[in-house]
Amino acid sequence: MTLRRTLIATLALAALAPLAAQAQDIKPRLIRFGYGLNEQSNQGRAVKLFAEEVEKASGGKMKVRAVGAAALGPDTQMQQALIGGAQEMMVGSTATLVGITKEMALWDTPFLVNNAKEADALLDGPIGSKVKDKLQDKGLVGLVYWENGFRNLTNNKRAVARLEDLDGIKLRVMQNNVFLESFKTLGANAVPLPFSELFSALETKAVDGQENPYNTILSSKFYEVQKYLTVTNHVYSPWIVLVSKKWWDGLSKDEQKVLMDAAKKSRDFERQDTRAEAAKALDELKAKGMQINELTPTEAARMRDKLTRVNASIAANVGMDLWNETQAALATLRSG
Ligand code: TF8
Repeated sequence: MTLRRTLIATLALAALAPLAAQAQDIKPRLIRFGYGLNEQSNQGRAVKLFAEEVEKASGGKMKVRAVGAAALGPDTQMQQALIGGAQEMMVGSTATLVGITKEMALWDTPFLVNNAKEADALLDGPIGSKVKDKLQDKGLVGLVYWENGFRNLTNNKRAVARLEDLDGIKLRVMQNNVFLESFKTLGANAVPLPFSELFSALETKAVDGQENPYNTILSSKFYEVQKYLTVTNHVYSPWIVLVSKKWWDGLSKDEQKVLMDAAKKSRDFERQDTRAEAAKALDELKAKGMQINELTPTEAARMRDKLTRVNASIAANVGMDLWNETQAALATLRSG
């Protein structure tokens, strides 16, 4: 090729590249992004938005291959793939990270926050950053927290109206000691299982019940295999968007910024979408035939009293400094 023709070809290419990507240090990248729920869930919708934002901001150079329904494995398996560098990104529960970073157990504290506003303030503030930054030593980069939501109890045995109704109920919990201890304390027969095995465990009656936010009970069709739902709101669960540190460290500043900006956009979208869906979900679950009951104030207080007995062991696990800092932050939020 002559110099002139090369120049023309180069100019033509540059004209095709969208403005955003010009003069940026961005290489073609393929990002394998795994998640556990299905495409039609709040998790799936937000991953889709993230993928679109990344492609747009990188002028199509960075491509996100989103893989849902735990097709790349349950949370714990994907975390290991990220640490090893075999997979680039995922979103999953903070609860399944406790085995890697003990400070993550802070988010499993029963009744830690009273509402979404408090959750956002804690997670997006200095405490949320501190906990998320602990992942770096373990080979993971936490970008942002999304909302999984307040968890509620479902089962197939009986309507749980009193604490004693939980006696002997085989209840699937996340693979995490706080959840195991919490539900044993309540008298249930707690069984840790990955989320990807939960539907069939409920269907085959290997377990009687589980606990998750309304959104998930709806999107994972648990109403098909669960009769009773008790409004417990016993803990607020976040999700966290993770990147393989091995891979992240090889990215340019511009590439990292594309991912961080898209992560923040997806977070804001996801929280809105999740809250809008949760507001309607209970009625939908009722319409699907679930029998829903609320706890009397007395029973709610009894359950709360029992559950918060695990607080001392959580505090010891995450460290007294972090625990006290969190309580102080919450006190400030509540006085404001
Ligand atoms: C659970 C969590 C799930 C997450 C998800 C698969 O019950 O609430 O939502 O693990 O990322 O396991």
